[in-house]
Amino acid sequence: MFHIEKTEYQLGAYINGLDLTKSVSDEDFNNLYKALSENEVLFFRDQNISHADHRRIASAFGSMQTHPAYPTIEGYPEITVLENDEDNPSKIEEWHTDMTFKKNPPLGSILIGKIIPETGGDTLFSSLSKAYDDLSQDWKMKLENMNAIHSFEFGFKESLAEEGGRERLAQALKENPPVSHPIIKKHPVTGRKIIYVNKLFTSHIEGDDESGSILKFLFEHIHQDKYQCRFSWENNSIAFWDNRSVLHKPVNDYWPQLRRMERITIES
Ligand SMILES: O=C(O)CCC(=O)C(=O)O
Ligand SMILES: [Fe+2]
Repeated sequence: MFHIEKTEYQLGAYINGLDLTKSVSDEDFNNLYKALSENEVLFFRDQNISHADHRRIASAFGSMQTHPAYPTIEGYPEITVLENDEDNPSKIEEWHTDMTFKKNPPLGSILIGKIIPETGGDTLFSSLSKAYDDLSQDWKMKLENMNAIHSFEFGFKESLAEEGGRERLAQALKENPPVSHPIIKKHPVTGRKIIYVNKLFTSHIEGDDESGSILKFLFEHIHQDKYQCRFSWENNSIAFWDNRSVLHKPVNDYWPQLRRMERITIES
């Protein structure tokens, strides 16, 4: 049994009293999945887990993905390493939902803070269900049957523009042609509706004759402070977000300090 402590924000909860280095009972897994769906992002402190623990926990929620563009840990191809320092500043600048360039984007990600800078480097999360709830009835009706295009090429344009970038990412580009997703989706567990676009991967709306103004409105709407929650990392903190209902982005104010995170992404 563990205790769920809601944050002061509109989303997010701390999970207290659960040691993830030990095996977790089926009941606790079921309750965690429920808590994740309801709170949209879960936070844990002081979880000194091994790579094998990380894999064990993630695999209880579904099969694990490998990322087409990020480095991984030897022997653990599903653990993505996000490491930034003076020579390698973070390139993740935009609000996003992970890998929406896939037909079936991930259920969620379990991210652990391994080396946390002394100052800065928080992660922001934003609730796409609260953003939906606030839309006017007119907007809800207008968006209901619209689709948007999500693209790997669009999201990774900076990496592709680097020297040798196209060659390095050739396989990923080939395997990930642009896909279409409804703009309004229903969360499979809670049934809540969400606005499913993100500035990183959503290139345009299908058949939009308003030349981008709908998408511009939606980005301004979903990026408002009132839908956000801010997490300050410590070493061995974990954030587990529901990729079906939140946006997230790191705050890149820690540069040039070192920050190292490890992530497993779970398929839906
Ligand atoms: O480094 C972070 O805080 C989040 C990075 C990110 O976007 C991710 O892990 O999917
Ligand atoms: Fe991400």
